[in-house]
Amino acid sequence: MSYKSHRDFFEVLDKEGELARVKKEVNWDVEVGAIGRKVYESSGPCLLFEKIKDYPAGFRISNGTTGTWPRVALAMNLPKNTSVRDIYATYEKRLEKKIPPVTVGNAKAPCKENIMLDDKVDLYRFPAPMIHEGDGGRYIGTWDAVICKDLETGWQNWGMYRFMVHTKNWLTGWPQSTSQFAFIFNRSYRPLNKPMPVAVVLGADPMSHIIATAPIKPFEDEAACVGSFRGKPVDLVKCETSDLYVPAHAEIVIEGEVMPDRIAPDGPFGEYPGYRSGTMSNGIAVKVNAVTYRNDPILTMIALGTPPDDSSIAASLSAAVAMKKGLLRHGVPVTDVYVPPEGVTHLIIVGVKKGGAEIAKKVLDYFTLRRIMTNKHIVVDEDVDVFNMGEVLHAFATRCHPGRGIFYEHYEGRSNSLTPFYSPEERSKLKGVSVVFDSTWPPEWPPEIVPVKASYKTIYSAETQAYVEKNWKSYGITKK
Ligand SMILES: Cc1cc2nc3c(=O)[nH]c(=O)nc-3n(C[C@H](O)[C@H](O)[C@H](O)COP(=O)(O)O)c2cc1C
Ligand SMILES: [Mn+2]
Repeated sequence: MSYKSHRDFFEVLDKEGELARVKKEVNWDVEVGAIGRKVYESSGPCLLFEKIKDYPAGFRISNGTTGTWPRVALAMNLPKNTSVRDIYATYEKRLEKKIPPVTVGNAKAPCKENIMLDDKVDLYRFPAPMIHEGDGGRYIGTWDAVICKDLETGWQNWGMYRFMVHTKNWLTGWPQSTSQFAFIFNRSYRPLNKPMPVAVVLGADPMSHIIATAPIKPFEDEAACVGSFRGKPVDLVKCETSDLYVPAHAEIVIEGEVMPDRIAPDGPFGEYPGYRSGTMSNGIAVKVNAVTYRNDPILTMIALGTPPDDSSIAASLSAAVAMKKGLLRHGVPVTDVYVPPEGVTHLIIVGVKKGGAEIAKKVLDYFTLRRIMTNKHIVVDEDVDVFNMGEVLHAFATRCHPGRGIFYEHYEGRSNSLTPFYSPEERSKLKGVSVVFDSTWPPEWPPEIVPVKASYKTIYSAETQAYVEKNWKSYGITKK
């Protein structure tokens, strides 16, 4: 079943038994976050909070739109029981194709049903949640798509970065220096000391947000990627106060400018690795000039934390497919890459056609070249299903030589400051270390010394298997 927008998708989720509408009044101050977290931790449904304390009827909050694999499958218009392997394969295929967006006028853009301009702007009119106890403030942008524009080329980048309400018309946020947001700001606006127009989009169709988490290359159009998932162009509409273009069906669009000469306090926050790490620090300061929104707007929240949730699931998909392509370009004979959501992009499983020390070193080299978000990498042979963590753990335990099969690399200035195990000193210098666990058989071993895997498919001859299959029914065992 197909859908047009974030709220249409809820109809799909409803039909599939994947949505709970919470009609009881709930508090934006910690209660919605606590409920959202509890539901993630029991693999529960997407939530739509329909009545928020202190807010008029109609101002709603959602949590967990695509926080499970079945809901990601539905967002991709696949059957809800599609395997993770097939979700990855479909994602990879659709990302290859691009369908450019079309622009529509305000009359055809539901996100313009209400327009709040200039001194009328009041972010407190929206039920931004205090998600975790101990957060530095009310995070309005947790499941967003943030758009900004490169001046020289006109390219508009989409990325997902968190945003917190600072005052009624200022936001603060924390796009990392390695983000394309920072890349555009530093190349187009900072040299001219000019404010950078930005749009923080909440409640676009679900694929828009998943694509915003993806490391799509500079100068590529994310809107055209989303079009490919929808099978038709995305409708974009021009902002009221800038020439940025935003998804016309979005629930809420916050239009602002990043000030080159100001900072504002951001964090702490319960972060994607599953911890509250860090303290309040200097974030960017965004002056908000307009907010446009649909009638009865739905604010998209994710009660981020320990996996799985929308963050670890989306990152699993979008990061793995990018890594697979990167490793292939780097000369690694990759079959598949899996980013288990439980490993919050710190742990990566790489399947290869041929393994060994040289390949393991190439894998380590690729993962330490540029911006380093990962740190542990397990390389396995082709006979291991990378999507099956039982098989991966078996290979890791039985094929990785603790003396010869572990490769490290230390670096400084480019590690991930949110990685929980780094000390405050390592974080401040962005010092880090990455490791590859070579869990493949050495390719130099002659076949006769490679232990034979004692599984049904590998230790019995084709003849024995055929005999057993032929007689299967007669054994009276019901499970296939
Ligand atoms: C839930 C969630 C929140 C994120 N928040 C941030 C953030 O605050 N700052 C940041 O630099 N990256 C953040 N990321 C990672 C970026 O979304 C990711 O690196 C993406 O590729 C950014 O787009 P870009 O490649 O256009 O910079 C977040 C990812 C997720 C899934
Ligand atoms: Mn991007």
